[in-house]
Amino acid sequence: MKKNRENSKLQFERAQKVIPGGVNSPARAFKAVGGNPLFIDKAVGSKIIDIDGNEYIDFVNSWGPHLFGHKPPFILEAIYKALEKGISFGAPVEGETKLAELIIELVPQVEMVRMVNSGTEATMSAIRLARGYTGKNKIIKFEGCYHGHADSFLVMAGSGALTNQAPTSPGITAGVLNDTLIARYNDLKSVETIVESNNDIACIIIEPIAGNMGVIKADDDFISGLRRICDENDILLIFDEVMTGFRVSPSGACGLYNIRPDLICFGKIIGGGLPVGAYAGKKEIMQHISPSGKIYQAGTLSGNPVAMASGIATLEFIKANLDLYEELERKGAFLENGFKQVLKKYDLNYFISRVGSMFCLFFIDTEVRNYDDAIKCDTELFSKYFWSMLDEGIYLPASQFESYFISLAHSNEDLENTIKAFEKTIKNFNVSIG
Ligand code: KE4
Repeated sequence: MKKNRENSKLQFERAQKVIPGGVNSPARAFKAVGGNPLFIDKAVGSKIIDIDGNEYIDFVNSWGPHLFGHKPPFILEAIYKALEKGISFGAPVEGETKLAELIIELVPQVEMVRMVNSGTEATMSAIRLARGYTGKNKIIKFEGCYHGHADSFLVMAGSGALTNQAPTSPGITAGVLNDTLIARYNDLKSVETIVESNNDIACIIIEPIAGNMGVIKADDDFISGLRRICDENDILLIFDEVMTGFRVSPSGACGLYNIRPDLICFGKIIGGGLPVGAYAGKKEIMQHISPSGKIYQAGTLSGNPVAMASGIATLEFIKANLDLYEELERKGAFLENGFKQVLKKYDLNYFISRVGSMFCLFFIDTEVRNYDDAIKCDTELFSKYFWSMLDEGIYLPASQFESYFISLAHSNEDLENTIKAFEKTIKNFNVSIG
């Protein structure tokens, strides 16, 4: 049923006068689906409420940070307690060490951690470290993977860059483009071909489970093949786990693949919703970062005490409740099966991809294994689906090239209502496109 979103419309018109595109991040702009983005008033648990008072079941979850849903009491309490002591000091606090120790405890592949303020800062710093450590200049990334908005990554990038039809951004110099080599996801041969003809490669950076061209899981032998290629050619393997870190297992995708990358990038969940990123890895490599080494990286608010308190509360909860991943898997499987039953009932076979609580429905009836597959999806149909679900009270990422995030706060009733909304949407489709 159509909802009144008048105040969001007015606020969007106002915002567009003073902020480019009216948003501070393009992924929020609804550009790919048309119409105006919702302006949010508040959120709690699995629900998000817009400024017109409409309530939705939220599968964006701030693009991944809210593993427990919105405003979990134990995180709020940690933040309030930290705030009583102050907001930011620009000096070391114990919380930075504590969060680094928790990351190291939960992710065995990590020996040392540097905190930053976003996933972009984490990945940008990780490739600088790889270049400084190896003395080599080029990086390999994969079509459709998104590692944030540092120049080196805005080449065939996913997420908002792809959604807004600019996978390779203007403003990137020829020099940077020359140093970013592009391979094909789940295609080891495409990597071998590049490596055979280039001895100046510092690192390969990958989303081991891609969440920025929809959800695509890397094949086991693809990931183990990357590890082998890196070992044989003195190339560092970097896992970008900004999205998957603490999302798909307590030790992220590293834990699922049982592979040890040389560096891992974190974000989202480790801040519990506050701005935290981190890059981490073997001590032998990390100690080359200033001031213990010469490779420079800094940040006024890196390790902010309030953000650290939020991250510590998050990881301490994970550490004490490791069975939460079984619960997330159960919720994810429930939603996936519900969607599959609806598709079967209407004789449709759109491709569903899911890893734990990361979920994506592709509007294509063949398997999606890489960027070329993903961009063949029917984005027109996605837009119709998006708006129909929104009118049914389900808030999804406004792009075919994103992941939905299920949280511990999504109840069975929420998931059942989401499946019902999906059936109503498909039924209307069949009428309109039948
Ligand atoms: P941030 O700089 O946005 O904190 O992190 C960049 C980043 C790095 N690596 C991966 C795998 C990521 O998914 C991201 C950011 N994800 C997008 C959503 N797909 C953030 C949403 C946005 O850009 O507004």
